[in-house]
Amino acid sequence: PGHGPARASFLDLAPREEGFREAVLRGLSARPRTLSATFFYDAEGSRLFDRITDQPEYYPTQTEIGILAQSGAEMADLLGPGCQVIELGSGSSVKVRLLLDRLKDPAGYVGIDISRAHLRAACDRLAADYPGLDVLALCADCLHPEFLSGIAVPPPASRLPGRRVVFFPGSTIGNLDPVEALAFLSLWGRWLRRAGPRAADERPGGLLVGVDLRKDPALLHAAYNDAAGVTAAFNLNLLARINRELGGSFDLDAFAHRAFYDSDRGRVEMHLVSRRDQIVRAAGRSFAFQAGETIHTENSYKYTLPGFAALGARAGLRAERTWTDPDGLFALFWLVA
Ligand code: AVI
Repeated sequence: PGHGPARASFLDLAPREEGFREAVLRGLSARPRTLSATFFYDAEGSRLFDRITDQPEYYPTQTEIGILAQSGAEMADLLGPGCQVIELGSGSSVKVRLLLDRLKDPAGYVGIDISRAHLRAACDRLAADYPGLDVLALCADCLHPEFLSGIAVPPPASRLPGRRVVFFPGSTIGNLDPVEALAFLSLWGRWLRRAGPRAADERPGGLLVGVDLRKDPALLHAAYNDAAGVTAAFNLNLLARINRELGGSFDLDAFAHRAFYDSDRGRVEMHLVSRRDQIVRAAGRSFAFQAGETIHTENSYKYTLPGFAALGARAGLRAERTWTDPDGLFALFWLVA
């Protein structure tokens, strides 16, 4: 009595707001025109992404949940008691519950996400549902180079005890190109080694990473071109966001969603294609588009099992265990620092 429901602590390390304006000016002026996929995730984009994960064609989410449901107990056994779970790009924090439910006495949870309101609501729900768990919501772009260079990494770790498990589900690592992915894994590997173990009996931390695997291109094509058009709306929301936040004049009907699998590069590319010659204003500037010209908005890399293990090894991380679904669509890697 007298106490409200459990709440997550909150720490705001989000990049400066003008980052979006600068990136849009730079990205729309470049050839080919490019915008970073991290800008998809404003409040509306996060909502649309959650709807993508419900589409029957978008297999990664349900497949990864299936692997966690099937093998979560084995994962929890391997990770051991008293873990501190740090989730990168935590979004709605749904999947981590499958892990938290099975871990023995988890010490703490740090959710890191760029989408502030979405993050806080999800972490508050988690704190309410797991009363013994110390929950911290950290608003930051965990894929941003500034975050990667380490400034924002230490606070949550020094705050909590226990073996560190960096949980990075959803194949978000696939949204980095292989060079960035290597830098990203190397940085977390160094951080895990620097941060622990602090007690003689504490085992080294690691990363539990969700990785989307190479497969029949038709399945990949369908996953990024769902029949209900939610992925198209998600992609086009980037232009709506520019209109909302940077006084843009994009006509959403004058651009089309395009997503295709490039088997040579092992990646799905998403673009926004200008349907006609047009001039658009954004962030105080004018941009001329020719019919058919595109803005490249996302890459989503797909790996083979040995390919991703090799990437981990180059980053100084050992793939101790891998779990996949029966159809080999998706994998979870436990990479030890
Ligand atoms: C978040 N990320 C792993 C998703 C992906 O599949 O690359 C984002 C997404 N883009 C289109 N659909 C989903």
